Amino acid sequence: QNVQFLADYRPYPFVLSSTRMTFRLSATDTRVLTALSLAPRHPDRPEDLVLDGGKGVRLLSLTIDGAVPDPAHVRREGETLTITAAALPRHSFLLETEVGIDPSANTAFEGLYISNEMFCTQCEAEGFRHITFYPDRPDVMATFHVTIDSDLPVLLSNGNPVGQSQGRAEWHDPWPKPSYLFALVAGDLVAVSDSFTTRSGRKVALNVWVRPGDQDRAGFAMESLIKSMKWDEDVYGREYDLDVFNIVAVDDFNMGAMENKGLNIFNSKLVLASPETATDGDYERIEAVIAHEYFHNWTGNRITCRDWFQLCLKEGLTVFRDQQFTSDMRSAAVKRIEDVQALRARQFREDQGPLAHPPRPDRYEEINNFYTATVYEKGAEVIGMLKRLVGDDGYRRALDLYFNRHDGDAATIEDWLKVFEDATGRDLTQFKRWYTDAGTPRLTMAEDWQPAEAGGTLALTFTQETPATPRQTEKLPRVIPIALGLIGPNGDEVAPTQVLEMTEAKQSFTFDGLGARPVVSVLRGFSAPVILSRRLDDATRAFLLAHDTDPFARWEAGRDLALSALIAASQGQPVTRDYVEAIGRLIADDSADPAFRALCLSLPGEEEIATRLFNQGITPDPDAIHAARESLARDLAETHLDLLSRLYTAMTVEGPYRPDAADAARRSLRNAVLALLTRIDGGERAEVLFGVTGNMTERIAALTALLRRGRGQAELTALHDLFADNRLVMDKWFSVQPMAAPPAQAAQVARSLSQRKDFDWKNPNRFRALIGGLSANHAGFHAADGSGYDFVADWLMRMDPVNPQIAARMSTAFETWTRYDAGRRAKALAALERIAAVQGLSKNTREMVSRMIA
Ligand code: BAL
Ligand code: ZN
Repeated sequence: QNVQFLADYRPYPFVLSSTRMTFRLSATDTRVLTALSLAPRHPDRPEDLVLDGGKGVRLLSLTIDGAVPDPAHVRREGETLTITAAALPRHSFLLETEVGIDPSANTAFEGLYISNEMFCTQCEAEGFRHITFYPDRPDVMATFHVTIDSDLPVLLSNGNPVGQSQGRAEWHDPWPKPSYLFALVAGDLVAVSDSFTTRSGRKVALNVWVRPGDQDRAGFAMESLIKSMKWDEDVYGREYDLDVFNIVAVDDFNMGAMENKGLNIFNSKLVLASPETATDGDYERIEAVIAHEYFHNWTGNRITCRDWFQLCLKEGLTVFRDQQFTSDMRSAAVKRIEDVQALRARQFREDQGPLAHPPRPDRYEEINNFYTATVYEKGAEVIGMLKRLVGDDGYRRALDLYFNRHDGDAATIEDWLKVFEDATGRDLTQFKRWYTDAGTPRLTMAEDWQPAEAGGTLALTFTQETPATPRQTEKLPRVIPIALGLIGPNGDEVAPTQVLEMTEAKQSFTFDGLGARPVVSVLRGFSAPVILSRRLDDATRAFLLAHDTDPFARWEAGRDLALSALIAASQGQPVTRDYVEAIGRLIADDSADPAFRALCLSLPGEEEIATRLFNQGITPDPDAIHAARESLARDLAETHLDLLSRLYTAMTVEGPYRPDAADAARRSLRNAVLALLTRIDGGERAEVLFGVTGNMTERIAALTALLRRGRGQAELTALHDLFADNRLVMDKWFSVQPMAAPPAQAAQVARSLSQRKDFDWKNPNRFRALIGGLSANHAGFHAADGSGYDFVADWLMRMDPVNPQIAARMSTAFETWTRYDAGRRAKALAALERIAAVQGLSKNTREMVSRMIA
C-alpha cells in the first residue's frame, strides 16, 4: 500500500529556481530536454536528489554541470530517479536530462498525449512526471522557458511568446509555478481573438483556439472570458499578469478544464456552443467554467497549494468565486438553489457513504480520486460560511491580506484561516473542523412557544450531531451559522434575517416580545451544509412557500412539501393535497421569476427521494420511488392542466435564440411544464416542439419528455441524422437514452448503445455520457436484477487499463450501494468484488473499490 499522509509533509530538500525545456515533438518518440537550476536547501546536510518519473519516461542522458555522473550514483526505481548525494555539488548546479516519451501510446490522457492529431498536456495532479524527471509536487516552483520544435502550425506553452520561427516556438513564463501548471499544445488550430485592457492599462491578447471549422462556436467562451477578467478586477481587485491569455479546446480530456498558467486547456464541451448544439445549461456552465479557470490565476496559480492535501484551498475558493460570478451575471436566488441541489446530489451523497472524507483529507493513495464534490463544493460552502460569519467587509479584508501575504507561496489551510483571524480578530480554532472532519451534521430544531400578555417568547433549541465516517468515529460540535427570520401569521416578516452562531452540541436562542406565534424561516440561503430536521406540518410548509421572503427558504419549503408527498406515496400512505395546491398558486404568480417557478415545479429526482428516505432510516425501494414520482407528476398535470397549458404558450420565447438568463428562465419554465403535459397529451406538444425548434435546449427537453413516456424513436433518428458529425451533440444522444429510458429497459438500452461503432468509449466524454447516463437513471441503475450494476462494472473493468482516472471516477455510481435492500446489496457487492478481483487493476480504481467494499 502506498498511502500518503499529511503528517509526513517535509519541504523538498532542493530549491529549484528555473526550468528550461525543449520539446522535439513526434507522435511516437518525443524528445524532452530539461535543464533544472537546483541548489541544496541545506548544503551542510547533503541529501539524495529524488525526481519523479513515470514508467513510460526513457532516460537517454543525464549530466550534472555538464558532466556525466558515475552510473552507480543514478538509480531508477519504480516511478522515481534518484541521484545520490555523493554525486551532487554542495552549491547550485545544473541538472540536464534528455528523455524519450511516446504520446501516441498515452490513452490515460495524463502528461503529453494526442487528441485528434493535436498534442496536448494534462499535468494536474501528477501528470508532469510522465513528461520528464522532475520534482513533481506543488511546493516546488520555478520559472519556465520552453522551446517547442515541430512542423505543426500552432505551438503553445505557458507565459509570453518570446520567439517564433518556422518549426519552432519559444515561451517564457516569468511567474514561478509548480509543474502541475505546465502546459503545451501543438496542432492545426485556429483562434478566435480579442483583447482586454486591464485596469492599469495593459493590453492582453486573448485567444480561444479551436479546430478549423469550430470558430463560430467559440464566441461565447470569449465573451465569458472578458466578463470574468473584468469581474475579478471589480470584485476582488485581481488583475491579469501576462501579455497573452490562451484557451484551447480539446476533445479528449479527463477533466472539465485546466487552469495552466496563461494556457487554459478545456474539454471542448466547455468551450464550443451554438444555439443549435448547446443547451441553456451548457451556456451557463461554459460561462462558469471559463470564469473558474480564469479565477485560478490568482487562487491557485499566484497562490498555490503546499501539497495535494490542501487541494480545497484553491478549489473551494475558486468554486466559491465562480459561484459569486454567476450570481452576479444571472439570478443570485436561482444560482443558490441550483448550487444547493448539486451539493446535496453529489456532496451529501459522498459524505454519507463509504467515500466520505474531509475537505482537507489527511491521507490518500491516489490524489486523482480526491477531485471530489467534498473538496470542491463543500470547500466552497465552508468559505460561504466564513463570509457569513465575518461579514462582507471582514471577508474583503481577509482576502486582501491573503493576496498580499501569500502571493508567490504554496500555502495551506492554516495560512488561509490565519488571514481571517488576523483580519477580523476571530478565533477560528473550532471553525477549522469544517476542513478536517468528514460527514454532514444533522441539525434539529425544536420550538417552545410561551404566549404572554405583553408579548410571547419563542425559544428555539438546536442540537447538532455528525454521524461517524470512515476513520472518524468521534465528532465534535462545529460552528454552524444559522440564518433565520420570523414570519407573522398574516405572512408579514416580523424579524428579518439574522445569523445565530451555534457552537455547542445543544444550544437555545430566545426571541421575546412577539405578539403572536411566528413561523420560523430557518437556514435561509442554506447558511450551512447540514441536514435540518424540524417538525413541520404540510400546511405550514405551504405557508412558507407562499410567504417566505428568502427565495432559498421558500423553494426549500416547496421541496419539503413535495418530498413529504413523495415519501408518503412511496410508502403506500395517504398523500395530502397541500403540495399540488400550493404549487398551483405559485406557478400562477406571474410576478415570480420563471426560473424560480421552474425550480419549484420540477419534482425532486428519484435519487433525492431515496436519500431523504435513507436519512429517515427507511430502506429506499427504487421502483416504488419511481412509481410515486410518476404518480405525483401525473396528479400535478391533471390538476393544473389549464394553467399549465396557458403557461406553455405564455412562456414561448420569441425571436432569435439568446443564451441570457431572462430567456433561459422562460425556456426552463416552459420545459418543466412540457415534461408534465407530455403525461397527458400523449407527447403531442413535445413532438411539435422538437420539429419546429431550432435550439438544442428545447430539442433535448422535448426528446427527454418523449423518451420518458417510451416514445421518441423518430426524434432520436432525426437528431442523429442532423448531428452525426458533431461529437458533443452525439454525446447528448448517447446520454439521454439510458437516462430517460423506462427503468426496466435502461440497462438494455445502454448495452445496445455500447455495441454501436460510434460508441467511441476511449473518449472520456462519450464514456461518461453512456455510463453516467445509466447511473443517473436511479431505478434503472438499481434494477433489482442487477443488470445496471453488471453493465457498469463490465465497462469500468474495460476502461481501467486504458484510462484509470475515468474508471475510478465513474465507479462512484456504486457509492450508495449499502443503502438498498439485501437483494440489491448482494448484487452490487458481487459487481464490486468482480472489479476488485481484476489482476493489475489500477491504483485509482483499486482505492475506490476497496473503500466502497470496506
Ligand atoms: N484544477 C483542475 C481543474 C479545475 O478545478 O479547475
Ligand atoms: Zn478548479
